[in-house]
Amino acid sequence: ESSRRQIFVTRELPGSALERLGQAHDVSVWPHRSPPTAAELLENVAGCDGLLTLLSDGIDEEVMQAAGAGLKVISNYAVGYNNIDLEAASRRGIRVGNTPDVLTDATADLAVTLLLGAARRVREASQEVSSGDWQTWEPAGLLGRELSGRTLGVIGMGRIGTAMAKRMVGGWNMKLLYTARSDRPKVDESLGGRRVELAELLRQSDFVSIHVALCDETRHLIDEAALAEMKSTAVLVNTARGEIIDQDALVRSLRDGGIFAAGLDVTTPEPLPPSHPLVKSPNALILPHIGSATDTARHEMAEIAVDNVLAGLNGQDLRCEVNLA
Ligand code: 8YV
Repeated sequence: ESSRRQIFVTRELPGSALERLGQAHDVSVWPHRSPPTAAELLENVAGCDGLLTLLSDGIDEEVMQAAGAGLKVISNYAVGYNNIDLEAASRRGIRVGNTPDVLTDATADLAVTLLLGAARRVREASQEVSSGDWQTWEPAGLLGRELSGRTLGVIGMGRIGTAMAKRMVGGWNMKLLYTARSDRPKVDESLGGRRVELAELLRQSDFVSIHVALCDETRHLIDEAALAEMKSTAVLVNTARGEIIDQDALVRSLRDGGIFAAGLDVTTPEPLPPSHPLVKSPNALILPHIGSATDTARHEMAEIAVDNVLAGLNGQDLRCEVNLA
């Protein structure tokens, strides 16, 4: 009897991790650049013992059902797992894995990039060069926001929020305010930050960076009322999940001078169509969800994701497990 199990991988991954998986098991990799549709997913998971998924794959109970009773592990190629019905997986005894830590620095670096880029109007400035509107040097042209000594508000002082705060406090001597879950173990006190309620953070901060996971409590956390609390000179950065911001309210705030600018690596939906009003907003600097897109982060994510599948098939705790361990 063969110990080889059936694994469906929803996209090709960088590096050689999938070869390692293929040595031990029968691996089928979705061959296309765009994700499988819901129907294609249901079709391809049938009979699988393990799934290696991406954020764009909605893994609900129907998918688990379609895989069948053999399904032991769902390994998500991401630190976030809001695409997976965790409760259903746990109920069915299916282990769910993620890929934390190895993408913390890459994502914090991108949050800094967005903060600086939005504060200094890099999108408009670059556009001026490429469109031929660069006519002369203007003493009062393209004035942005100064960073040094100002106040950073970190919403969600977890791994990535802390890494972002370190960069801004250390590099730009910023004062730090933050929110954190009540069950969060002690935060890094060397940063000299102050834990506050969200409303105070929004009122006091010159820069606000979002680092919470998406769940029912955080969906539209930054809504019309929250945006109205912010300084008109403030810059909002989001490298977490698009749904945390009420995007229609953000479009209005950016248009009406409610806030100065936004730097977004995540949107609703993704991809965001070029005709979307947010894309048309000159003070929105938008990137196509590349927070973890460094060579090292994406390679190490693949290694963890494969380790998670291998452990789950053996009935062991995963290297990074989010539910049953
Ligand atoms: C992933 C992310 O690249 O890890 C996450 O939660 O959002 C990104 O790092 C993306 O989810 C691809 O699955």
